[in-house]
Amino acid sequence: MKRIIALAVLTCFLASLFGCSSGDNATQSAKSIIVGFSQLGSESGWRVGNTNDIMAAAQRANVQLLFMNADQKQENQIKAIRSFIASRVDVIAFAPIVEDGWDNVLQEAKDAGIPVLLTDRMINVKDSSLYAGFVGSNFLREGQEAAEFLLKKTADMDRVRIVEITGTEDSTPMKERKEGFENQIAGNPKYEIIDTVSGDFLRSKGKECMRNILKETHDFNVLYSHNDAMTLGAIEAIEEAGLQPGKDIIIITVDGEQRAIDLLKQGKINCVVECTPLIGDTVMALAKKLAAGESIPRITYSVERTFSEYDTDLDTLPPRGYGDEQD
Ligand code: GYE
Repeated sequence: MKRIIALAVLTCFLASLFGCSSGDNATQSAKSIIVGFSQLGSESGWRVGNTNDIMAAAQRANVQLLFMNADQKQENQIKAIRSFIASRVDVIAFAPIVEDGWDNVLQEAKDAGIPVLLTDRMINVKDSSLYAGFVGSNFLREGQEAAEFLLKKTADMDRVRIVEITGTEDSTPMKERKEGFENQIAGNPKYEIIDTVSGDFLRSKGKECMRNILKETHDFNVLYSHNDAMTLGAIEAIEEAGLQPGKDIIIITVDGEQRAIDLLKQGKINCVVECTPLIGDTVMALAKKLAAGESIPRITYSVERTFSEYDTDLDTLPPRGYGDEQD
């Protein structure tokens, strides 16, 4: 099913005419820029939250946004980037589904003189000048945080058997969440990852993976899942098998969707490593700098924390703003 949504958000023109905010509106309006944004898909509550935040931030920043959703296909992202080049946007921003395969299209953007900002995930290109910078999370740190919780939680156990459900193959969060986690438990013989399967960051696949594993064995005590969507699916399969998530199986997940925090409070998840999709304001601020010909930092990481059953502030956490029942 081909579903590419093209949306142009034009804002604040009237507001600037009528001077409804700060005194510099006329100057701000004159500086309104066009950003082409290629989103990779809608695979999770995280992703939906990211899309909503990018759109809202563009409005707040008086940026005209050309938005395209690639429905999980790299070829659609490449087409979107080519259409942004043809439209001569000021800046191209995109969340790359995988790391490889971007050299040609980004060379075309460079030849057209359009700066490129990576959001959320990284890429592998031969010429690093093909993109100006990256804004998003430090996935290696997320993997380490997940393992650090596990080390604490299992300090008194002598045999820890882990099932890992990973995200999309060749995507940065998949590679680095795995690497960061493995680095922390490496060399400690009581920890064993007994199975690693890809759930493609999808709830349905997370459930399917866990069902298949539970048909083979119940001899494991930890699930490390690379995102909340897959975790939610896996929890359904665990409960169907008559096991108690959070008790019979220690559950560690990444993202911090509202639904995952709710399950953490109920004791069905033990640890949620935060990965915020709310990067829209930073994306717009960096895009404006690029459009003005200014340089930007090569990497801008989000500030994040880890939530776990050891925390005492879970009941007073503000709403997460993504991954609630509406998504
Ligand atoms: O963890 C997952 C989404 O790239 C960080 O993609 C993002 C990941 C996020 O599908 O839920």
